[in-house]
Amino acid sequence: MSDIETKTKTKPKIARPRRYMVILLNDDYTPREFVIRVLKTVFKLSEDQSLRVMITAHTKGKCVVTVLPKDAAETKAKEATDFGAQEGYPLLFVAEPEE
Ligand code: NFA
Repeated sequence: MSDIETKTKTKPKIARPRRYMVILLNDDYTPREFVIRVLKTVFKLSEDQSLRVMITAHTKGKCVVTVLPKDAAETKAKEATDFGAQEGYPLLFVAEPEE
């Protein structure tokens, strides 16, 4: 291989695994306190963080809860959604790619 060839070759980049946002969606029925409980239990957020995330989703329609590798994000979104479903609430968490 010539020097020229070597110099013009681009360095192979290792693709960073895509990360996923877990998003909390607002609804009109799930009690605020219950949303906070789910955020604390499933995502281990503090009382303060949980309150902020819940209020943001309540006022803006949605809020990013956390960013995780795909599998973890999907598992947590399902776990948190199931938590609400067990109580008959329409509470919904979805996972979507960061960018
Ligand atoms: N909007 C709900 C209520 O007023 C609270 C809520 C917040 C639900 C965030 C879902 C997500 N009880």
